[in-house]
Amino acid sequence: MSDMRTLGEFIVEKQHEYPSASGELSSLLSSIRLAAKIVNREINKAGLADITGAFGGENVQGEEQQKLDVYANEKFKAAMAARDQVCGVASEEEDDAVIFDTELGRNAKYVILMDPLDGSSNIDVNVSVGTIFSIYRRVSPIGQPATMEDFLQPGNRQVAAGYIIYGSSTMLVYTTGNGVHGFTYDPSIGAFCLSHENMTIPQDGKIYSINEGNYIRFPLGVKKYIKYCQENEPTDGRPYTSRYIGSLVSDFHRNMLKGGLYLYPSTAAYPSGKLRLLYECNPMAFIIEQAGGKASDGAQRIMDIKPTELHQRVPFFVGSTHMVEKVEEFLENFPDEE
Ligand code: P6P
Repeated sequence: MSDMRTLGEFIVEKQHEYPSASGELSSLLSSIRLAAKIVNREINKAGLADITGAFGGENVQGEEQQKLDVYANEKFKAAMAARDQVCGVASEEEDDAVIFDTELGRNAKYVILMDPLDGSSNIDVNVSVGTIFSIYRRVSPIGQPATMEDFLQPGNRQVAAGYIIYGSSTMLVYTTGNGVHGFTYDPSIGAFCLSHENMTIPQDGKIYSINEGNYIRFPLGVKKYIKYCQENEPTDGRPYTSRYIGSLVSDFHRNMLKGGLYLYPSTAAYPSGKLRLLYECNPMAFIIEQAGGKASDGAQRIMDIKPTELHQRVPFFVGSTHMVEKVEEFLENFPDEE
């Protein structure tokens, strides 16, 4: 049950916890809150209005752009551009980083990277989708336009990260490095209300999320892990459960609440993994670590990877610490032949 503290009040209340807080980060989180409300409104009527059909364009991933992908991207970009908090935005829907080369933009302290509507192929079948965002303090000098080095920072330098899940209810979950907090949208008052303060993920779980259709090309260690789940029972004597929604934010959020592991290893179609390091894996890794969980590429901590390009992909294993460690153990003990 929410205690009626709204996201806006909570951001201000916690502002003192941000390093060198001077209000811009709070204001940036409020901009995200506004854009989330706007996108939520459109998603909730997607089935009614002609906005679910393919937009016809393709994003840099070669994926058909759904109209709501484009809509969400434009709304989040507009919310950022209208204020003085970010000097640039990188998005799954944009080939290159969008630099705000204006007086406001050049003097802004932060950059934001986002997947404006992850899992959007599920929209037409009414499966929940999500927005993922990641915020860094810029490293280039204030007063100048942002540069690529502002965007290619390792995940361990994030100052905030979060996701919005547009599901049976719409929630915004975020961290600024002081725990993870969840807010549920109450449309009757148009506010996100605190519903999950200090979220933590169970250290162990029995849910594993993976697209087993890619099994034949999984690394041997992943095949061994899946076999392990099929042939062993967790401590409570009941079997593991395979749950895969096909929407990262949805699988991730369920695992946050119940315990579990999301796996997207290298596959035939995605030899480096499908998930993008900068605006999917890093923000989710920040959140999961703040909630007591773990995120790796199978060998190293996701947030320690030094990015080399904006849309780079990595294998992704994220969730309950003991489950991530188990799959890492199988990958180490059963390496693929070179
Ligand atoms: P597949 C959605 O496109 C996404 O990026 C994640 O949200 C989701 O978990 C995954 O890809 C689904 O990919 O190959 O299993 O359809």
